[in-house]
Amino acid sequence: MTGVDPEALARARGLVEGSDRILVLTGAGVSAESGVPTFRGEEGLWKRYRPEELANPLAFRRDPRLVWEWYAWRRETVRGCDPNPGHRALARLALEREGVTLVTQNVDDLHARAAREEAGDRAPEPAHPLELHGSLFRVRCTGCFERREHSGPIDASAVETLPRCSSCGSLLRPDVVWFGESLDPRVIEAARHRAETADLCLVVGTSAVVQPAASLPRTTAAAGGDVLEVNPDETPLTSLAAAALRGPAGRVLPRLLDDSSGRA
Ligand code: BV8
Ligand code: ZN
Repeated sequence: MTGVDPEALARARGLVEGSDRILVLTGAGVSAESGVPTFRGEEGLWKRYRPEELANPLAFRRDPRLVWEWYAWRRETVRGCDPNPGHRALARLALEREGVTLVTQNVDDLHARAAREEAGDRAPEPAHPLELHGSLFRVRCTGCFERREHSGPIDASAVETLPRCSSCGSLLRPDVVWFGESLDPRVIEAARHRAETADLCLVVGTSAVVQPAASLPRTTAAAGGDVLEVNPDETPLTSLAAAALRGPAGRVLPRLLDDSSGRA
């Protein structure tokens, strides 16, 4: 496979095989090969719309229609995408090995879809990834805070057509974590605990700039674990990594995980 140093791949495989507890942290890059735009890439999401305009609570208060228009477009985009071999390799790792926790910054549902597809009718139900920043396909009421799955179409053509709560009539919002909003304490605490006790943190497809997610691999390293990075580009975590595989997740992860998850 071009681009990935065979030495680094061998070292990385050794790390995966030698670890009992693996924390996987993914970002937008793991979904890039599925066709979901990343945030800071060439055709990045933020290019079309800037975060200060849309992914924050003030923007929603000021112009809920525009914010819903952006999320409706992202929901449609993701609906037209499928999990790629990178999502699937991670799903197989979590199915076949004890001690694997998948934590994602992504709000698409591709990890969950890959897990369901890879599990097939095998029981038990595959563990749902920890979604640090919520989900495009869940909504939350701005009045009574009721949360529910919502994958139907959103009509963002006018404020009057935006989705409203069937219980109290207030405006519904995407159930995602916006800048300046706190993460669900249960989710971030669970992720931090896994980071503290992991032998290995496998970091895939993140620019590692958004906090507190970007601190998780540092927590693993500080507790004596190893960090392994899969990303075509360098990131602030590269200097921390015991090995860095410079390639696309959809190509690298099957090579890294399928060959080594054969471990009994
Ligand atoms: C918080 C959900 C406490 C919404 C997202 C100043 C003011 C206010 C806050 C802050 C501040 N300074 C710092 C903060 C904290 C702030 C923050 O971290 N800001 C950064 C920008 C400095 N964080 C917060 O606000 C968090 N909350 O701190 O609460 C608090 C409370 C009150 C007041 C203050 C603090 C909440 C952060 C969550 C924001 N929500 N998403 C939505 O999606 O619409 S963040 C969003 O961006 C994503 O979820 C993700 O986390 C992040 C994007 O990062 P990546 O996933 O890494 O994607 P990116 O495009 O950047 O990188 C892609 C990577 O993939 C690249 O490295 C590329 O090389 C690689 N790649 C490309 N192709 C491939 C690939 N890799 C592999 N394979 C490929 N094929
Ligand atoms: Zn309500």
